Parts: sequence; C-alpha cells; structure tokens
Amino acid sequence: MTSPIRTERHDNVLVVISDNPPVNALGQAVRAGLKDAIEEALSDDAIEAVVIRCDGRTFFAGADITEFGKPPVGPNLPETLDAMEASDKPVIAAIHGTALGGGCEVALACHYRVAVPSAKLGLPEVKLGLIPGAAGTQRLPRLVGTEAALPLVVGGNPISAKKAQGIGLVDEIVGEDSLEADAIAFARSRIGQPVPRASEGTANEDGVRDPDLFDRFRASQARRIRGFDAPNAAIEAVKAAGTMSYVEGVKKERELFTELMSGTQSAAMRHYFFAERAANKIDDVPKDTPLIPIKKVGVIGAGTMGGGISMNFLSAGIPVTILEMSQDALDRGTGTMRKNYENTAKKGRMTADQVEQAMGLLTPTLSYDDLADCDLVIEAVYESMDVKKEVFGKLDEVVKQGAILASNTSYLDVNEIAAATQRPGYVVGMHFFSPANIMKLLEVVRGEKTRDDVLATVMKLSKTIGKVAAVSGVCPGFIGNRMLSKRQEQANALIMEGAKYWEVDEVLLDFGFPMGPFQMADLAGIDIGWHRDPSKVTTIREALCAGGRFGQKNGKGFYDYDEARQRTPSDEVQAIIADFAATEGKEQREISKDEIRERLLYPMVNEGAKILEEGMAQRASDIDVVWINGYGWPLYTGGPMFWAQTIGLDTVVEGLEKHDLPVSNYLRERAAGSGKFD
Ligand code: T1G
Repeated sequence: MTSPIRTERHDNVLVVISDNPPVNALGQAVRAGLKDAIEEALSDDAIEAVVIRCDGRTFFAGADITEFGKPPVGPNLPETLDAMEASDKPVIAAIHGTALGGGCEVALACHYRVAVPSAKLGLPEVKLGLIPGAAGTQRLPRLVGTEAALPLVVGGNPISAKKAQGIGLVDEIVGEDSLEADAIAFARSRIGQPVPRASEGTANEDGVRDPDLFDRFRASQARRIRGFDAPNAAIEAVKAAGTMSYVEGVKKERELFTELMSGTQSAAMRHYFFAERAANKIDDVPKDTPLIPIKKVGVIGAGTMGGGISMNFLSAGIPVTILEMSQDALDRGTGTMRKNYENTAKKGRMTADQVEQAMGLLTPTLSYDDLADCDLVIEAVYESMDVKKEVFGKLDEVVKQGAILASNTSYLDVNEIAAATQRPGYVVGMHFFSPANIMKLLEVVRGEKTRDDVLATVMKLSKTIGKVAAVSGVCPGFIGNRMLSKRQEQANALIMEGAKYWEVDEVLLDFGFPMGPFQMADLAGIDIGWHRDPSKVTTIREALCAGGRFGQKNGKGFYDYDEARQRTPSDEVQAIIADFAATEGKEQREISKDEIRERLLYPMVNEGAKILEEGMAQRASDIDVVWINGYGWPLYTGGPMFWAQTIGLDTVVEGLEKHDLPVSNYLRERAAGSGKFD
C-alpha cells in the first residue's frame, strides 16, 4: 500500500506532503511516513530546510480517533515530533483548513508555522474527554504563554490564523492560494539561522508570576466544565508547563492523558463524536440522492418558535418570508427577532452590520400568496391537528409544486398532516427545540410517504443552519419527548410517594443535567395551558396556579425565587403535594436518591429500546444525539443508550424490575445477549 506521505524536492527545500483523506488524520501510516520523511531530510546534506503540508481540505486534523481504544501501533506521534523538533534544519508547517489536536501538535513541533488566512488552529482534545497527548500542553504555553494557552487547551475551540498570529502561534499569514510557494520562500529565509524550539521556550512566566491564574481560570469556566474530567486535567497539564522542566512536564501530560483515555468519559465522548456524524446519515436513502435547492424559506407563525426558526435561516444567509394572521402579531414577532439579534451583537458575537444583513433577508407578510415561490415552508402554528391540517391545506393550494412542506409539531402525527395535502411525499416534520435559534437539535420526522430527496435535502440543510439532526419515525413524541414523558411520569409519581420535589431536581442536577423537571416547569411557566379557573383544582399544577404560583416569571412556582432568581423550596408547595397525596391515599415514605435516579432514567432507556424495536430511530446512537442536543443529557456519559451500556443493560433491567417498572423484550434480549443496542 502506498504511503499517504510523499516528498518533493524544491532545490534545497524538501516538501513533505500528506494525502490522507478525508482530514489527514495522523494514523499509523501517516506517522510512519512523517518519520521516514524527517529522516530523509536530516540525512541529505543537499536539503537545508523542510516544509510540511497536506493535500485535500485540511492540514492534519488530529490523531486518528478510530485508532483509540485499540493496541497502539508505532511509531508514536511524540517520538516523531521530537525527532522533527531536534532538527537543526528549519522545519516549517504550512497550514490550511483546520490544524487540530495532533495536527496542531505537529505544527508546534515545527520551528515555524505559516498559515493561509482562512486556516484555524486548535486543541479540541477536551471535546473527546482527553487532553493533547503529543506534548501540546507543554509546547504551547512555552510558545504563547499561559494566558493564551489556557483557553485553547481547556476550552478546545479553534482560533483563526490571524488570532494565532496575534499570540505567536503562527509566524506569518501567507497567500490563500500560494501556501506552498510562500512556505518554501519562508523556509529559505530561515536557512542558516538557529532554529527556535517551542520546547525550549520560557517556562511560561505568567504561570509562575501569577500562581492564582489557574484557580481564577478554573472558576471562570466552572459552569461549562461541571462534571467533565478533561478540562481540569488540561489545567493541571498547562500548570506543569510552568512549574516543571519540559521532560517532567511531558511525563505529567502523559500520565493525565493515559488516565483520561482509560476512563468512561473519553469513551463516551468519542462515541458521541461519531454518533453525531452518523445521525446525519439515513441508511436507506442513497448518498447521491439529488437535493432540492433551498433558496427561499417560508415560516408560518411569528411567535417564539416561528421567530427562532426563522433566525436559523436568516443567520445562514437564506431569505425568509414570515407569515402571521395579524399585523400586530407580525410586528411583535419581527421585533423580538431584531431584539434577539441585537442582544447577540451586544455580547460581541455578531456585528451591527450582520444584524442588518440578517434582518434584511426577512420579509414579513399577512398573505399566503407571498409563500408561493418558497422552496421550503415550515409551519410553527398552534399545536392542534385541526389548525395544522387547515394550514397545510392552504399551503397545498398556494405553494409551488416541488416545495417541501414541513411541520414543527412536537408530537402530532405527521402522516395525518401529510394526508391533508395532495403532496404527502413533500411533507416532513422539522421539530425544533425552544429556543429554536439556540438549541442545536432538530428532529426530522419521516412520514410514511416522505420522499428521499426531501429527507436528504432537510438533513443537508440542518448542517447549513448549524443544527444536529436525527431522524424519527412517526409516533407520539417522536424520540425525545416520548422518552421525556416516561421520566416525567416517574417524577410526578415520586413526589406523590414522599420524595421531595427538590431532591428529584437535585438527582438530575448531580447526574449532570442543567436542571430538573420542577425547575424546568418553573422556567417554562407553570401556567402554560392553565384553564385560568382557580376554583377548578384537580392537579398539583392547577393548585399552584390557583395559588398564584406561575413559576420564575412571577417569583414563585414550585420554588420561591429571590431577585437574583435563586430558588428555595416552598413549604406551601410541599403541603399542597402532601394534600394531594393524602387525597389519593398515597402512602408516604423516605425515598433514596438512588431510587429516584433509577426511576427517572431507567424507564427512559426502556422507552429508547422500544423506539429502536419499532424502528422509530435508526440507531441507538441517534437517541443519544437527541438527548444530548435537545435535553442536556450530560455529554460525558455519551447519552442515555451509551450510558445504559456503560452501567450494564442487565443493571437497568434489574433496576426496572426492582421498582416494578415495565421492561421491553428488546431491552431484556439485549441485556441477556451482547449488552449492546447497536
Ligand atoms: N480521526 C478519524 N476520523 C476523523 C477525524 C479524526 N480525527 N476527524 C474527522 N474524521 C472523519 C469524520 O468521522 C467524518 O467521517 C469525516 O472525517 C469528515 O469529518 C494526539 C490525541 C476536522 C473540523 O478532535 O473536528 O489528536 O462520517 O464530517 O464537518 O494529542 O472532523 O465521512 O465517515 O466532521 O468538515 C483531535 C475532529 C483528535 C478533530 C472537519 N482532533 N474532527 O469537520 O467534516 S485527538 C479532533 C473535526 C488528538 C493528539 C490527540 C472535524 C473537522 P465520515 P466531518 P467537517
């Protein structure tokens, strides 16, 4: 098999080129080729400088993640990079695309780095539950200092070539279309000079000068890194770069890396990495299915959902015509969209021009006729089948043939909606999650008659608007809400049996969710859907509403809230719950947090197994993608199905049986068999 690495001689400069699609991952063959090429350059006196670059779309995008968890095969990256850095001939990294992880470490081991303007550099290992393992945590702080290194290593987000140049990670920005030539010229300009080695850099004085720097940084990231192991390890590794010798620091990095690699969090996050990409594929839709061009989108409803949905397309540069029933509703909706954009601009995440650009693509209207030439229309109207059927009937009359008609319904039957049109093949569910312009999940609901090109188009479009899509079949609640209903059932049952509602929330918070069901109810509003008759009290929520407890919005719901929206459990609410329990003759008992966790989460896994068995999800990992992106399931456990496999499907079955909860045959079979869903 030919090596993915080749060398080309340009007089006294050797250009080492990697051609390892799709992203020049540093697999074994690439590492071996790199090692040989460096040896070739060092042993040939005619060669006075080396340029390393990649063919295809990007410079090395990191280690080959598919190799993780398998027995290591040499040569290993650290040794290859040390040999490269030890060279007395200048070695230049010529960067385009995204130099990530091991790719950025290759660049760090080079003596110089040049990059095209569009290039990005980063160390995203923490997103895989790891830290850089080829001396990145030791070379980077020595090259750019601790202050600049910490956000890169601990946050894992890439930075632009320009920003990289600003902190000293990139030496020169070269022509977008002349990378190789400019890199060779740069290399020639450094021949005969002593080579700078990042590993010999000052042991990041800021870290030594300001020892509280690390604790301050950790505190500034507290919310974002809560529950994750890798970010803290990353901070320790960067700290080592300032307090240890390079060799000791590398040893410390290796210890931290090895511990993370063998941990459950990294396995879970590597699972998620591939799960997110797999979710975008529909197994029985051919890869070359022609796409329907989407040049203009229509959105029906300018409420919270319609406005949020519209913003996704406007931000991606796709014009939107938004329809409402009254001018007042239309003005309110478009005003909210503008305010959202302006708030984003205030936070520095977009410019005033970009706000105008986005809003300039919006066409408000009161007439269905203005939707006639849309390629895709998404309805986000009241969640009533009659209303939706009426809307789709009108769309069927007005909108051009070949356009996609999508419903944002969160649980209604998409087949029934499709039947209200003469074009069921063009009807699909696009279930966004509120706030629709923020939440990444998009459940694509595949009707019985939904065409392949419609599905392929929506899956591609989801990436264009920055969403993570997963396909669901037609069933009540699709994937996410169907499983959520099982958790909610148990949450309500638990507090009737004596569990404190704040303990139910705490169990989910401790597990890693952003909040529990009762906090969620307060945030969303207890009075949503309330009949407004305080004399009619048949449920706990109606009792709370009758008592004026509407949630965070008026300072009291399940919890009492102070001005800073800090919550305190309410004796009044606990008494209301106790009264209901007494009325229903529910015996009260102490309920452990273990029981609460098992009864909240195991039924969700069981429902996920049923979803798989019914073919409502293509694969278990799609269910993980739904719950991580739509409901805040902690990424470091890999999602409900991967987490269940990690703790053992047999453990889940035993737990369900212990609490007299249903166990699906599919789950039981999997638990008795492979212990895995896919
Ligand atoms: N290893 C193996 N496969 C990879 C890969 C990788 N590092 N990166 C991407 N792929 C596959 C991906 O699964 C998909 O496959 C295809 O490439 C296109 O990817 C030693 C230990 C580079 C920004 O974390 O962030 O280095 O689905 O769909 O949207 O210290 O891929 O086509 O079969 O994402 O254009 C660190 C991970 C590794 C970078 C491109 N590096 N990759 O995004 O395409 S750990 C990363 C990305 C490490 C060192 C440590 C993105 C991308 P398929 P894609 P994209």
